[in-house]
Amino acid sequence: MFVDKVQISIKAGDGGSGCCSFRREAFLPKGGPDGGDGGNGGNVIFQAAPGEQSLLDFVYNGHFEAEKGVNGKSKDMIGRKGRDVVIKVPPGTIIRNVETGEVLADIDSAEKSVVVARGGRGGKGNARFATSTNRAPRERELGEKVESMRVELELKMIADIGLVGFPNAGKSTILAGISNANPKIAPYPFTTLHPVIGVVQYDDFSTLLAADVPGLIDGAHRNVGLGHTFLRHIERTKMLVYVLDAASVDGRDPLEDLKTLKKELELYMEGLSSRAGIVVANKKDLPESAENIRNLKKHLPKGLKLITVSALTDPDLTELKTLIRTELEKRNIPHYFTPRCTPITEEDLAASVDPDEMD
Ligand SMILES: Nc1nc2c(ncn2[C@@H]2O[C@H](COP(=O)(O)OP(=O)(O)OP(=O)(O)O)[C@@H](O)[C@H]2O)c(=O)[nH]1
Ligand SMILES: [Mg+2]
Repeated sequence: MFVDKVQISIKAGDGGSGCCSFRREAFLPKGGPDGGDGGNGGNVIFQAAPGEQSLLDFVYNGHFEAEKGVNGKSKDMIGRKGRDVVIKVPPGTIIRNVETGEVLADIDSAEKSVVVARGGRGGKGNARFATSTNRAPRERELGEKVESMRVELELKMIADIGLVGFPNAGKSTILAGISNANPKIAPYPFTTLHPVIGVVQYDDFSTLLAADVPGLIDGAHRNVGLGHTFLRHIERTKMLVYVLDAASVDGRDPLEDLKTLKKELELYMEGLSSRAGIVVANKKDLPESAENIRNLKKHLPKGLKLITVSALTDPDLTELKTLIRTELEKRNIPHYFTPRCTPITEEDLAASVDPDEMD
């Protein structure tokens, strides 16, 4: 089961209370106040868990509470701070207050962590209230109480490119070809029921993330097919890859498909259809594709780049991989290309020492 929206409740820890106490020692009848402060309550922290792609766990475990601060003690002993609770969520999770709708945090990168609810302040012990006129104060503060809060987690996946297309066009076959992902591929529509992210790796060790989403059809905005709410997972992509069935295997015209896809994207979110894009005319191994590809070339909407491929007979899709990267770089689109390690250069090799020759 895939879950991309869920409600949970969180509560930061209450502050520990300050202590009221007086020093008692032999031969010291009137020791001063020595009640220590209470510790602060623990925070509720949301942290990105790279590689995680679903909020499913939260369906079964929907309540998180940080520890209360420890009360202060006599002999000026300060209470310990309550332990934080760290909630690990997939990168791309947005946290909203259910009551007010306010966005509390957006875990929009794989390294991010945010304190969403702060623990209550610890109360002061009576030692803090001593003054020159009142040397034996009985006053002390209670720890600050913190309300629990209902929050909604919404996952909008983080990926550099998003594959969009009609069902059966070959999106998942393409994702499997260009990335490490292993999505289900089958000759019937709506094989893909939830988004899948794959890591595309280049020879220089750079990587980017690609998202495959379910098929989109005419009327998706009216909930036809699987609807269009899954498009939230391509909202944050910087470039769209329109995958078309150039051979009209299902009897549709690929140029019309492209227009419909753009229309449905726009109905989901204004401006989405004018995002940078590559049009992949897939299934060029089938002879029926030739005429359609000619037509696509003639009427291709402005700003889009066309590439013809066969994900079936050329599963490596090297040309497409390169085009994706050059198009992102050409447009100066910041992307997540993150060299995991720097390739070794000739200079590095020359400067390195052979371990066998070391003393
Ligand atoms: N002949 C041919 N068949 C292809 C090609 N690419 C994909 N297919 C076939 O098309 C069918 C659908 O492929 P998928 O990758 O599952 O298509 P999809 O777009 O992910 O489909 P949904 O998940 O249902 O939206 C499968 O039977 C694939 O083997 C291609 O280049 N040529
Ligand atoms: Mg699919």
